Amino acid sequence: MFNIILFGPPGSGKGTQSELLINNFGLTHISTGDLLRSEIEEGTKLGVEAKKYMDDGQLVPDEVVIGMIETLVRKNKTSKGFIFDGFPRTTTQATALDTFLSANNMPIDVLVSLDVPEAELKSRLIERGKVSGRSDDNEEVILQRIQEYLNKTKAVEEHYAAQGKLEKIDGVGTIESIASSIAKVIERLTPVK
Ligand code: B4P
Repeated sequence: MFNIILFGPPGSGKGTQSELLINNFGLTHISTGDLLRSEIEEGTKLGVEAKKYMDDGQLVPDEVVIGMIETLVRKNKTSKGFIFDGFPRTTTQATALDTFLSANNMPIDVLVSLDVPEAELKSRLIERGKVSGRSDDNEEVILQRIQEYLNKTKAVEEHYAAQGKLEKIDGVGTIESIASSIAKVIERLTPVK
């Protein structure tokens, strides 16, 4: 089993790169952003609650996302491994994930951090906003999301650096070149093909 966290600020390409990794390595993709958006679409109680935070560019409360992740991992225990995309986003989520995975003897192998300058993040998300229909892809909310990342999420990188599991990747370049850098990290650590 191989477990990877794809990490980075909003718009750094976590979702984009996850799609490529699923195809190349046969890992199970878990995106908390996608999960929350499907809850919103289905109009569930959780979705209605989450939307209030997401539309303001804030993180959804830890207990909500931690519960969602644990349910999904349990359902896919026979998987070759997981790509955690957009999770953990706080050190509380990271500690909960570590505890849960260790109890199931399937620890995180690596956190791959996509490094992208703020100006590039803003322009990517503003561009996506023109076609995505996502209510959080507008300039004011994008700035709030980046601030929330700096205040609450960036520390997750340190959490895994302290465990010797941090790998930084330049997240600027073609989607293919970035995918190739991530693939090299995975192949170096363990051949999962
Ligand atoms: P997410 O859905 O995780 O979204 P994201 O941070 O916007 O995107 P990502 O980095 O995946 O960017 P993408 O590949 O799409 O989160 C949305 C919200 O959900 C959060 O703000 C929060 O409220 C909530 N949430 C989610 N998880 C949570 C958690 N664990 N705890 C609490 N709350 C949580 O790329 C963006 C754009 O860039 C795309 O248009 C793409 O085409 C483009 N792009 C990608 N790579 C590129 C490249 N190399 N060059 C040029 N453009 C590129």
